[in-house]
Amino acid sequence: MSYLWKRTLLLTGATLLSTSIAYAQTPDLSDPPPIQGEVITENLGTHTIRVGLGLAETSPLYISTRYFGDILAERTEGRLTVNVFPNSQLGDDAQMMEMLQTGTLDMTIPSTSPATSYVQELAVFDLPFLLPTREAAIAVLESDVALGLLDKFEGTGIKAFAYHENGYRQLTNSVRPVESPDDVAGLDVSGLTIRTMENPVQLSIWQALGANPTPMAFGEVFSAMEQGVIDGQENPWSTILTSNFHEVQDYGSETRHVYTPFIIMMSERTWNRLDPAYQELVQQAAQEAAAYEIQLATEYDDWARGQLEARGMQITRLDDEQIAAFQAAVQPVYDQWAPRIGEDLIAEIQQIVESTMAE
Ligand code: TK8
Repeated sequence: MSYLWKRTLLLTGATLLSTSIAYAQTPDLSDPPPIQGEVITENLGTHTIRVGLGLAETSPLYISTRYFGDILAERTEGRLTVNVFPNSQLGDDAQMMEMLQTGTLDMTIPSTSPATSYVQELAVFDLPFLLPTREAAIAVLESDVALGLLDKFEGTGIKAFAYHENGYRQLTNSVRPVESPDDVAGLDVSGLTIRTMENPVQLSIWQALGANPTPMAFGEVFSAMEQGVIDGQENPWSTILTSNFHEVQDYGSETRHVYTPFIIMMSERTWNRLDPAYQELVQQAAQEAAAYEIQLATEYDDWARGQLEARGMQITRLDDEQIAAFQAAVQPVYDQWAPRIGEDLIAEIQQIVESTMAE
């Protein structure tokens, strides 16, 4: 299999970014698993599936979505094709979910945080320091508890298939190095103005840390930082790199404060137009793309941190004691939100986490 698109991706990346800095394209990522399974040779209709993404063409999310398209095309002799629209060009996460409801977009892969307006329990992922290791996080994503939350989209006009990894979120800003909550709050100087995802738990986290939190759609973050409307934001290293945030952010801190995943989802109207055999295939391909994306995201993240440093971002690593200070500062978030998210749900997730730690 030649994966021509991987080369196309590098070329597109180079062209798009030639106006900023010479870009080292992508890390040496694993090839996608070979496409297996029966090919549907019967003509069950022809469909073009439009997928909108918030992230750039260089992101693991984009690469895995292209793989999703390859699976569908190859297993339907080209009758199902996927067009991917990156860079929030069709809208932000919240807008694209509305477009799924009205049927003006077929698929999107938003963060869980804005999706809590459909399924409130997804806010469990917004709780800070809930998933301490990647191993625990992935065990949670694959658990019946987490998959059960996807069933709760029933009745919203959206069909949710699987989780993808976004990764551990890290703080960046353009003002000062941050080693402690006091550095966020500023004490003698003003607190950092930090963009948060559009979600009340995220807002609480940054309030608890003494920042001035400003909820904002992801697509507006770069220019808000460029114009100095906000001092900083928080996202995984891979997103910080593929969104060129290092061009406007001098400081990064490895806070790993939240692990919010993505959800791959489809408009129910599109779903209902598909033959049951195609429906089954879409569901399968979504899971295969999710597994590949999780692998890519893991490979990408460490590499991205090194790339950011090479491009001049000063990144502060935090030791366990420093992390504990952040954890203590956000305790009020649990007190405020745990009852509303569901104590039982949180306990179930914590149990999965502990089972991975005990191994
Ligand atoms: C992309 C967003 C983004 C998320 C955010 O559509 O908003 O900061 O991390 O990746 O979902």
